[in-house]
Amino acid sequence: MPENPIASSAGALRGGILIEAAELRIVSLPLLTPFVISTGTMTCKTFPLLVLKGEGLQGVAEAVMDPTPDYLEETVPGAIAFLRDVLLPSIVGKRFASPYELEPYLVPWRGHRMAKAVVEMAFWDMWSKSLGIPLKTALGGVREHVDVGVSLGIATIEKTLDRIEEALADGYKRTKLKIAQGHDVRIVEAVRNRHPEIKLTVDANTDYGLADLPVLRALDEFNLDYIEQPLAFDDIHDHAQVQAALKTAICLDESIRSASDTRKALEARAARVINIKVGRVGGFAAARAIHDISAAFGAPVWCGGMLEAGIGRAHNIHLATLANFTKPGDTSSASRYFERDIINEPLEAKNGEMPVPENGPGIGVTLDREFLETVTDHVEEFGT
Ligand code: OSB
Ligand code: MG
Repeated sequence: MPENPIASSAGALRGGILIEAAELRIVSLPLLTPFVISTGTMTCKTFPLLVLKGEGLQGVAEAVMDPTPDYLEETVPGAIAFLRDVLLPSIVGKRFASPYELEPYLVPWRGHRMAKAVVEMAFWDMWSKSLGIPLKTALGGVREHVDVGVSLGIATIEKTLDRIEEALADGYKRTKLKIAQGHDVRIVEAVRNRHPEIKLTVDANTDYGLADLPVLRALDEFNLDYIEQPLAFDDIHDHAQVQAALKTAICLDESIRSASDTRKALEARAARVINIKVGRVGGFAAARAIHDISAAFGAPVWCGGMLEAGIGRAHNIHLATLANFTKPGDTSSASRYFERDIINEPLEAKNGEMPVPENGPGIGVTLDREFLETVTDHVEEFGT
């Protein structure tokens, strides 16, 4: 690494990195196992992939919205239209000296945080490459590897117990069970009876309401590390009532879209743990602000996932190197999800630790272009 990477960066010397072109794809990767959560079943991971190009550099990111608005409001078709018609034309052909300079082009638009995130994250990759440093370093991360656990979709008790045996044999540091109405207390009880000591959490993906307090109180008896997003995606207020009624920490996922949401949730005592997904909150600037605000409130954070392929997983791993990511994240081995990934580097955890990818600066992984072509449904070019 040069002594002063910023001063030596060609982009910085000319007043910023010129985004000369962009390539926007829709990629579909079959999942090895259907992933069942309270809002639906996913058998295939379909996502926008963005490549920003300029100054001989490429910055890459995945967007995390689903084809339909079941996790949050954004959708793949909506994001493609917004990126094509609005965001990408506004930044291609311009210079940006840092990711923060993108803000004026992103802030005016309401919502669409997942679509904004893919642009911002791709530029963070490009910028850290221009500086010759890992994304982790650009973000201020402090870890060589990140602790990870598994997120297990809804399945029978037998199947779930088998999957837990496998995950524990692989050394994963936390087990998260997806729950839903009618698939909650019995399965948690069975798992707890078999494994009295493991770090166990549940994720309801918004399936409950205040009327379900008796079920949540029953779950409160199983020494869970936290109960993730029991109530509605847009409801911080009622989560505070649930948190007050439980010993177990509430963790918010869907409800946290911004630093401001985080401040309000923690002030209201609606949660004691925050799940940060950089792709959900609009990018790294927001993810870091959420991380810092949570730290100020003494609330630990962890890095969630959206079944990302290799590019999105690499971004998540770099983010999770920040100091307040003290709980195991969801970025388990890519081979648990896909037969083949879209990157050249295997992202595999060992003993529950995922190494930070370091094949070059930036996100430290590279696209497998040949395979990518075979799993691309659609591609558009900008600025060429
Ligand atoms: O709530 O964290 C969630 C996957 C899709 C939609 C929502 C969620 C999830 C996961 C998967 O839990 C985590 C992962 O393994 O990437
Ligand atoms: Mg969740």
